[in-house]
Amino acid sequence: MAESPLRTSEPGQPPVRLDGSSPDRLREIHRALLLPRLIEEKMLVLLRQGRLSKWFSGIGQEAIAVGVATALRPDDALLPLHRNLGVFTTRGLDLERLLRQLFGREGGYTGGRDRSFHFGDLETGIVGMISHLGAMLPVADGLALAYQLRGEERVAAAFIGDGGTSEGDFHEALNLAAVWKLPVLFLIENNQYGLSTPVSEQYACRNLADRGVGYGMPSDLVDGNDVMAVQRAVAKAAERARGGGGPTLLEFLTFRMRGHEEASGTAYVAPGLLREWSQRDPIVRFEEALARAALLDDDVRDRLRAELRSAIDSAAEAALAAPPPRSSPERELAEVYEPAPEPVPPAPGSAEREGRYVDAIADGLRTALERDPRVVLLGQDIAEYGGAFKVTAGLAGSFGRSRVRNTPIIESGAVGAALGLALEGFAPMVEMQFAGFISCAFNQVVNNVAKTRYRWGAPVRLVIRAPVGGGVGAGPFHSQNVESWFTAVAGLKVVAPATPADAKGLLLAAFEDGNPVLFLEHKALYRSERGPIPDGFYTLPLGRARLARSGDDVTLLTYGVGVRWALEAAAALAEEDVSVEVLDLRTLLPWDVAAVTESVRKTGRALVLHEAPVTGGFGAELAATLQERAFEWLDAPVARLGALDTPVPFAKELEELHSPRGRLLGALRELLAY
Ligand SMILES: Cc1ncc(C[n+]2csc(CCOP(=O)(O)OP(=O)(O)O)c2C)c(N)n1
Repeated sequence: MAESPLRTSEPGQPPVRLDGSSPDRLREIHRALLLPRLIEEKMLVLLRQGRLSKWFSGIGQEAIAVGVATALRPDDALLPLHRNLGVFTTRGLDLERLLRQLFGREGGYTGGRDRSFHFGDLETGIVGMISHLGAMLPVADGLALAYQLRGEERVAAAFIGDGGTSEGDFHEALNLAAVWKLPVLFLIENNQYGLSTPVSEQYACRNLADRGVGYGMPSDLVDGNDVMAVQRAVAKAAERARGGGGPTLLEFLTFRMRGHEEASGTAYVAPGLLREWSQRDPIVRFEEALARAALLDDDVRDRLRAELRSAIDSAAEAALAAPPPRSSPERELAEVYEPAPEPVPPAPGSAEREGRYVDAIADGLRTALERDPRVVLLGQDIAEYGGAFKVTAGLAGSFGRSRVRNTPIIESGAVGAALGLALEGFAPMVEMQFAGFISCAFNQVVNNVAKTRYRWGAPVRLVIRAPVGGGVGAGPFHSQNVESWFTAVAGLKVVAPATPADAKGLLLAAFEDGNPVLFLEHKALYRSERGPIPDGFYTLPLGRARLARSGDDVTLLTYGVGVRWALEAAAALAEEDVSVEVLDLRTLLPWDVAAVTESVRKTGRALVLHEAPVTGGFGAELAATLQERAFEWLDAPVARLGALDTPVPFAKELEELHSPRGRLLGALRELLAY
């Protein structure tokens, strides 16, 4: 069990050891410690003046951010949180630009699209936070995996609060880093409180550092108010990580000297603690050590403070004078997605062969891996075992375990790690064993992966494959259609192929796209849907529908397994001289509004079909759009057909009741008779 390095509450104790560092180096550290403190003091004044709306203070905790940033190399990644101003200042970000960001002005790192420290700056190696605590820890794993794969001696260092250690991502990230021996430093900034919750109500172990042993990684408990102690611990852990020794867990003991944010106050802090910890102020302690070593006197200190204050004042005034962000709806929409590359047709004269839907997906993965060394596959049991549906069978043998990787059972951790890989220029794919399990990765998908480009401009080239759908007696959790959980999320693309040729071409398009793509492959089609599959590399455009069958009397709008059902119904009605047009949407985000509108204007009738339940289903989007765009052409209200609004039941008879399949012909007849 780790022993507390803070055994005394004597003022200024224990003394800071300067470790024989050069005077210049020590002055640099001193300046680095002072800068965030003085910026914060300015922010508190601006807050009182009503020129700043909110502030999360890190006063008293600067030794951690500064100690970490000064111990690491400039090309190591830092993943700071809301109290780590010292990371940004020590990495040398332009002060006025940083302040423009904090004030939400034009010219800040996000151009007003996200607040405070919620941004990254890949040039200085900073990958900033999203609000969700813990979410950046798996991202650090992904960055570190990128370094490991490229054989670079770099590390990723991710911060987390004592409260944030309770989140599941903390566990998933530490476990993954330990299993893969990733060069990551997990840095717990234990300031003793969450928002108002003391650590006694947050965890039951004595020290958070003690958890290291449970993950199989070294750990240490460090005086977080001693910048030199922080540096020593970080330097040692980084050296081990660079040498292939894997991750380290460091717990830095400190104290939050102000409210969670300024409005929340400190009334809940146990009496005496603030006074006790004010005796351990990291800047005072460091300055005392410098003075003892005759490296600092009052004059020098006052001059340095005055110089920094004046630079801060002018940067703050300039940033406050900067205009608020100016934009337009078009510009904002254009910030969400990377422009899509042009589709690539199959090479002239290339052959095609008959195959199953599952073969086409496997072929797409193989082609992507062959074509682009940046493609890396992550998933549960996807290596030698070949995945739950054998889609990746043989790929580990052909491309090696470093590119076809079994993950522990960590949906969130895997998607977060994939984001880190993508930020480092890789093209990761994560396989969900079943689409239903993507709920465990929901936060990473919708908040981290999907929003990164819009928030701070970093493209995220990432594919998530998820086997969806029912009809195979798999019950409520292994049969879900999850598209409508995601089609409302700006920044994602959602693809749902119906044929083998489309499955391959759309999957390759997903890998080529500079945006995160959720690829929904239907389990019932894997081994029963056959068709021609073009050889070699080709892509299909994301957002373009396919005319699966031409007709005049009614349009059936659908995707995935619905296309098969629609074609069966169209063939049956053709016997009765009814001509059904079937439009296969192929992609749901974006979706082909033009093709859908055109088809429905032609036939005058539309039935939207999907295997997912009706309420809140994607069909609602189509129906609403058609009322707006095709109202005058309609001979009947747009109809929707989906599953019953129940979970997917297990027993075959109940699943048949749930599924819209058996109700399709009746619904079509009803619509035609309107
Ligand atoms: C997933 C999630 N749940 C809740 C919150 C709201 N929240 C923001 S900060 C905070 C307290 C964080 O405590 P800790 O991790 O110890 O960091 P500290 O603020 O003390 O530095 C909470 C509950 C959040 N941001 N993310």
